Amino acid sequence: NPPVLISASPKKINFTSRRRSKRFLFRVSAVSYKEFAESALEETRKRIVLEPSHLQEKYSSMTGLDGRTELRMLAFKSSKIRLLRSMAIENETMQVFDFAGFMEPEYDTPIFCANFFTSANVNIVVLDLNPLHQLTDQTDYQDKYYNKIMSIYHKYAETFPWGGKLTGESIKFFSPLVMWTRFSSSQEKHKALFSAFLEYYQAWLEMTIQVREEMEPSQVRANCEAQHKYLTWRAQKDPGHGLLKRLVGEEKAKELLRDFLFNGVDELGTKTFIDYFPEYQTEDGTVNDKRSIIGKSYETRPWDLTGQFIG
Ligand code: BLA
Repeated sequence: NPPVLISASPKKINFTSRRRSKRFLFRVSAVSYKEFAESALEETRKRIVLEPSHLQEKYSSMTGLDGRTELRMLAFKSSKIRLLRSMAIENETMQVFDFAGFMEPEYDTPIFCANFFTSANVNIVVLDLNPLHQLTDQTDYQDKYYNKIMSIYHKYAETFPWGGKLTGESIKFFSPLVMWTRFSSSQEKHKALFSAFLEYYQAWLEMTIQVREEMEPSQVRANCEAQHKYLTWRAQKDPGHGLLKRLVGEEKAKELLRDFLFNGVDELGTKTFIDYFPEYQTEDGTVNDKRSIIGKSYETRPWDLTGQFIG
């Protein structure tokens, strides 16, 4: 099912509330990401057995401080997938979708990552199978997971061109498959985004089915630490933090980030953010508040057509 698009170019509608006799400005919502999650879960259930995650009891839905923003959470697991979770945020003016899949440490499969932010004027999109291990050009890991499926990226490259400069640190969490793009809403773009999302997801799901359990304890430890480093980065520096704090308040936002979105950050390892990213240490030993030390970089796509990193 394609996503429901109520209005491709959201219009301002003057709306007079009878109760408070005040004028409010409403926008017709542009796209609903709830179907994206439902479709991915439907595809998953065709292939594997999904069980509810223990997180689902604690997190299902929330209302923002403004009384008008709805947050919906879904969380599952399987025998190999440690956590498959989704958060969709909606109000009259914006929609956010954050869908991720993390494996058990016995598997080195990439991390599924879909992050879509939609407001009246702009869509900010990251869709990727984030590598668990560093991809220096043509390593075994790149060969194992990416080289065979680069056609998925090429299929959407024209519709969704490189989104321009981004936080320099983010690049090492991305793969040559990454779709990093910005666009203004249209029915065609949202349809294409829906197809791309499902296609990337299918590719990831297939990897999780094919992957063999790692028997080498040192490799399992390496997988575990790599996932922990990723979670530690995102729980601390993800670009959505500011908005999430405004929506639900600092305390709830922190809980959502550490316990739900990036669950595992407090369980999979004991290293701290500074242990992994010492360049963020300030003189008094605390973590620098800056989102980035490097600053904005990569005006153009830093991979060539074959997926080799060209910086
Ligand atoms: C912007 N989100 C961005 C940007 C990126 C990402 C690259 C552009 C700004 C930048 O260069 O940092 C996404 N960055 C990622 C992802 C990774 C990463 C997925 O490093 C993974 C490793 N986005 C969300 C959620 C919200 C959200 C849940 O995923 C809100 C609750 C909001 N993202 C959001 C907003 C912006 C943004 C508001 C624009 C504001 C800004 O640029 O700071």
